Amino acid sequence: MSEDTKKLDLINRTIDETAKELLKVAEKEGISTAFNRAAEIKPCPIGQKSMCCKHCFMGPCRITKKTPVGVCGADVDTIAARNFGRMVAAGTSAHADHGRDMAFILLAAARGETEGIEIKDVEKLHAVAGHLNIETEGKTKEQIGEEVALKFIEDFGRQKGGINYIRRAPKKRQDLWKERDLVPRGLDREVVEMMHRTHMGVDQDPKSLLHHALRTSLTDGWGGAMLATDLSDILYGTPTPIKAKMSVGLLKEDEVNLVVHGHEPSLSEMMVVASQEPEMLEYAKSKGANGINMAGICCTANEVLMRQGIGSAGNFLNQELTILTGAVEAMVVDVQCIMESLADVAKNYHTKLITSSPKARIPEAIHIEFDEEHAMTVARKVLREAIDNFPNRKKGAITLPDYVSESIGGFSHEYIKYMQGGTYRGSFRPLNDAIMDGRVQGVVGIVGCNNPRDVQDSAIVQLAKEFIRRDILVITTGCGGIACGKQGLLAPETMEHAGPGLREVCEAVGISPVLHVGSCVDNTRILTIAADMVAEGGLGDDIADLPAVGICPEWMSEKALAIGCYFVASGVHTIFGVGSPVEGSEKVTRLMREGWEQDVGGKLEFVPDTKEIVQKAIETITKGRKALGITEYVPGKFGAEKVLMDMADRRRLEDEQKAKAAAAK
Ligand code: SF4
Ligand code: MSK
Repeated sequence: MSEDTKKLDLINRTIDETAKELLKVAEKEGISTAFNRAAEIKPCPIGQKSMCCKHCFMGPCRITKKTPVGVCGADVDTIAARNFGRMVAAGTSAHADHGRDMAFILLAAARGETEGIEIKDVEKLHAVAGHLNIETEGKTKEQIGEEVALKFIEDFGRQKGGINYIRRAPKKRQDLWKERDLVPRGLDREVVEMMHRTHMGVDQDPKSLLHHALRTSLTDGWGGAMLATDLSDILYGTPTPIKAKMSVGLLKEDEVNLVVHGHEPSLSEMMVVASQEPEMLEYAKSKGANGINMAGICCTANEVLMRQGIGSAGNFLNQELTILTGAVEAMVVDVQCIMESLADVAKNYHTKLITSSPKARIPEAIHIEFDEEHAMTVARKVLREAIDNFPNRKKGAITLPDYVSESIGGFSHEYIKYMQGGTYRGSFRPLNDAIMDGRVQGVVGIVGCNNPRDVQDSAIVQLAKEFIRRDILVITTGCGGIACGKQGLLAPETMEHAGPGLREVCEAVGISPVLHVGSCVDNTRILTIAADMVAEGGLGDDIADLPAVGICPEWMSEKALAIGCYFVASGVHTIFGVGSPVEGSEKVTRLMREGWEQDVGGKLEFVPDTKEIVQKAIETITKGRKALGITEYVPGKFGAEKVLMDMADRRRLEDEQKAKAAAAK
């Protein structure tokens, strides 16, 4: 870390108190993290705005006033649209490849070729088979599982027609996709076509390029990511509410700390089982540890949190800092969002960095490859590596922040339906009714990453608090979910901060007004919730009719852009914070806003200012409510103009609500 950086006020680049404490350790030890590197590396002003192309070796071409087109004549609009298209293709590929792996694991499990992995959730298997029109009568779960896996695998190489899950969208949306030629063919085909279109000298029309970005992203939302979620539920169980601790303070001084990081659930699920085996616990004891403590980072954390209640040590920007505690015996990483710097940070401590995916290696890490045929054997091997490392902890080099928050995760789409009526009468009627009578004004999804160019967790948490105060239900995923959890927003006590209408609904159902529905791929749970709300009736006949907004306040990854695009293509107004990756092209910016709104009813905007995000989201929700002819959003009615309500306000509003309820009887 340079002397200049040491002078920077890095601790103000996060609102996470544990991160502040560990950043001080980094400074003291001279260890570089993403926080100081972001301060040291100024983004290239041309590249940042997408005014640079390196798609062939006549370039790279930088677009300036003096040189308004590249060597081939491409202008900034084509260049920005091409760059954006490639980002969406990369993000889509990440989720598609994750989904493909899950499909092959299901196939292997159904054929009895896995070790320790079997079909766990038969009810979900039957539901998925139903979506795929697979007959289940008289078949074993293995037979159905095999057919489901094979049908999904077909979707990757499908050359014509549409992918299977498109039919899960509301009818009106499916018709619109057909009319606009947006129905995605195979998952691989759309990504390959995007790479082809963006090669030098192919598609030179920004509108056409952006259209294909939408179609590509639909293979993510209603394809790769949606099937990844469903297949994980079939294999490891559909989540139900579960308590979990959050923040790096959950690491234990006297136990073996094993941190899983990345996105895939399979190895981490096996490690949860292995870590509870008596022989493993005995082995840990033999090395002087009082137990084995598993924790997660990023979305592997979300996977094991949702299903097993394993706590999360933090989100994207906590990954290096977690090693800085000096208390991590092993960090096991799979794919996506893993910083290359982990190897360097780990060198300063005893921590072993273990890569587990055949697709993702880090030169200085130990590689123990996961494969489903030997899943438990691999999990035990990894665990032993961690246990063996316990005696190597550096005495006096441990910093464990004394803060842990209690959270509740595990809100699958199925559980949200169940909690509104039970096993036989589960539906979205109560939520739809609450939206129609104005107790709940709308729904906002707050999803996505951290970005060190912004203050960690700040925008996510501010927005979540602001929306629930205005009686807007918040659904969260990914690192956004972990940010909310670290700040205590995933506990039922959060309803104290909710507006009175939302609070009444949350009290009746016993939930927090901020619902954590899972990892990045689980953003598709938001799509299925939206589709079910439409099917329930009363809120229009398309996702675009719902008073709902999608927000990605601290985005950084290409996956986030793919997610944003499939929300837009599904009809949702989607707002990204931080800044725009297409700022250099007014035309592309306008096409994503006005053009897409006209075409598909959803639009994509990049709005760095958090207050402006709130304002835009409220405008959309108000407009949506008005179009549906339901109660208009009245500022102040549900606390919109007040920052805090005193007890008298609360009592008055509660009395009003009670009187209203009594009158309704
Ligand atoms: Fe330059 Fe055109 Fe080549 Fe891009 S494709 S690097 S704009 S010559
Ligand atoms: S991990 S994509 S930083 S949400 Fe899913 Fe977090 Fe964003 Fe990665």
